[in-house]
Parts: sequence; C-alpha cells; structure tokens
Amino acid sequence: MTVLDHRHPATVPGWLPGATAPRTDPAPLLPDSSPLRVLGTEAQTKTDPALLRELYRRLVVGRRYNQQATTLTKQGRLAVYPASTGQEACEVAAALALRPQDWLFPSYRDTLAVVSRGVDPLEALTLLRGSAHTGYDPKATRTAPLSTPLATQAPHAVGLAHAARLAGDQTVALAMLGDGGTSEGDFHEALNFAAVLNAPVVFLVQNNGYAISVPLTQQSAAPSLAHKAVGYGMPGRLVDGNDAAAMHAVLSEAVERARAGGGPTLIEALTYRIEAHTNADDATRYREEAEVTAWREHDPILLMERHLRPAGVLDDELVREAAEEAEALAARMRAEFHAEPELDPMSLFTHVYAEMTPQLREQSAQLAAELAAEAEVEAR
Ligand SMILES: Cc1ncc(C[n+]2csc(CCOP(=O)(O)OP(=O)(O)O)c2C)c(N)n1
Repeated sequence: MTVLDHRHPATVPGWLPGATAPRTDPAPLLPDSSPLRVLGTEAQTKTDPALLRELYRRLVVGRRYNQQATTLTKQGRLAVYPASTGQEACEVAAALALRPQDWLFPSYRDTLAVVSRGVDPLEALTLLRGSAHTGYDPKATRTAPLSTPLATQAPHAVGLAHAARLAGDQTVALAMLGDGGTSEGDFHEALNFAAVLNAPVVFLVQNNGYAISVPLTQQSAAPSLAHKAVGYGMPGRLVDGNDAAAMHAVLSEAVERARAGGGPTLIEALTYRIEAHTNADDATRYREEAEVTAWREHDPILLMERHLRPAGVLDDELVREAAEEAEALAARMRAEFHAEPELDPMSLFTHVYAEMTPQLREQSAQLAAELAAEAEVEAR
C-alpha cells in the first residue's frame, strides 16, 4: 500500500467509473453537537485520579507562569507576552498528551505548552524578549519555534508527520492554532494534505472567541470550527477547552489514533482568553465585562477544584504543593529575567532582505545615530 491509495470505496451505487464519487460517509466524522466534558460527569469517575492530580498541578503552575510573564512585560523584561490565561487546560493537556518522540508545533500563544513539555521557561520566552532566535533547540526538544505568522505551523506539522510515516517511525505531530488561524489558506491546505496523505497529525484549535478584536462570528459561518474537518475527510471533535480532563481525553485519543495509522483529527476547544490579546491590546474596547466575568466562573482551575474536592481527588496537601511549586517557578523567572537580554538593536535590519531597501537604509542610519547619541550621553 502506498500513502496515496484511495482509502474509501465509492459509496454511490451505479455512479460512473473514476474517482468522482463521494468516498466518505460524513456521519462518523461529524463532531458532537455539544462540547465534550469529563469533570462532573460519569467519565470523571473513570479517569485515573493520578492524572487528574497531575493536570491540576500543571494548571496551577501554568497560571502562575502566565501571571509572572505578564508582569515581566510591565517591567520591560519581556517585549510582548500573549498570555494563555484562562486557556491553561488546553496548554497543559497538549503537553501531557504527547510522548517524548512526538513533535509540538506551537503558536505564539502556546509558550505554556512548550514549558509544560519541559522546555526551560527562559529559553521558551527568548523570542518574546525580542531576540531573533528561538531560544530552545527545536530538534532536541521536538518542539518547533513559536509561530507568529498565523497557521504556517500547520503545513509544517503535516510535512513532518508525513515524513515520519514514510520513515516508518511512530512520531505524531500536534499543531496548535487559534480560531483566527482557521481563516488562513495554510490551515486549509494543511488539513487537506493531512487527510489525503493520512498523516499522523492532530490539529488543536483553541477557539477563544476572538482574533485580537475580531469575534468568531465575523470569522466563520460554519456551525462550529470542528465541522470544517468533515469537508477534508477527517473527524472533528468539539470539547470544553476549560475542562482539563476532557482536553486530555480527546487529545490523547486523537494522538494515539494518529500513531496507530488512523489519520488526522481536528479538535476545536471552546475556551476564553481572559487577558487582552497581548500587553499591547486593550480588550475593553471590543468585549463586555459581563462576558469575561461569566468565563471567570468557568475557569479551568476552579472547575477542577469544584469537581475534584468532593470526589476526594484534590486535598489541601496537593493545593499547597502546587502553589509552592508555582511560586518557586515565578521566583526563578523573576531572578533570571532580571538581567537585560543581550540584544543588538541593529540586528533588526539583518536577514530582512539580501539587499536593503532605501527605506530600511534610512531607518537603519536613523537608529544607528540614536544609539550613538545615547551612548555619548551615557559616557558623560
Ligand atoms: C499571516 C498573519 N496574518 C496576520 C497576523 C496578525 N495577527 C497576529 S495575532 C492575530 C489574531 C489571531 O487570532 P487567533 O488565531 O484566534 O489566535 P489568538 O491570538 O486568539 O490565540 C492576527 C490577525 C499574523 N500574525 N499572521
């Protein structure tokens, strides 16, 4: 069998010969009409308590990581930080669902998934400090650089997954995107190739309601983003993105299905970006406070506390341990980010064009003059 073999026999009896007949019964690919939940349902009782505790611990540490990184932007220690506050369940479940040999393809909002995978926080945030470098070794960590151009990481993930399958190894690639990213051509091309090639790749779309200030209603008229999977011939899954146990269940199932040769899955996680888009954005200009308040009540950590306490899975000791670990991480971030990053502002102009444009030459001369003037003042 080659990877290009048609997998689905023609399903329309009596249709003309050739490959034009519909090849897939869409029903099994359709997402559920309501998002999957585990916490507070029968499924919670069947979930390994050790996994639930681990998810809780990572959520608490992840929340503190988000808070500390946001504070570092206010102190000028980080140039920009797109916080995943409120979306931590997606981030930590993504990291936990992968095996060490798998590859993660994150977007700029997914540093927590990268850190939760084991990459050093300082290294994971290098790019967001203003460096042109990724900070961590993608090959050693099996983690692609944070992608700022929307959805470009999706075809990269498909290419890597397809190559791994051809090489006969057991690697799965997970691409993380936002709802806005699903309007990009790269997203569609990636899904199409992934399904046609039966590549071992999972697409996780965190639908946090907004692409900066653009609400989803102005982005897509589809019944859900998960429905988009059907048109490409892969299953779509709809999940409560703030339910860490549900996120872990859906992601693990999709990752292991891909590993077993079952092909790609598109997962839409319904979640909410509690903070502004980045520290450079004012979210009060495009959304109501009541909306934020409602989502704060559906917070991923709160949800776990609400459902795991009565079940006896979460106790004071774990709450204290998680809080201590979170504070230790925050203290380490404060200490390590204290030093100024070694950046050469003039490097802004290198590797942009083989030959600089007249405008860039002018701007580069202007910056060089400003830096020289600054140095002269400092030398006095
Ligand atoms: C190809 C491309 N076009 C435009 C932008 C500018 N841009 C940066 S973030 C963003 C919104 C993305 O929203 P979404 O995909 O929902 O992700 P979120 O920020 O909510 O995580 C846009 C349009 C970009 N980074 N890349």
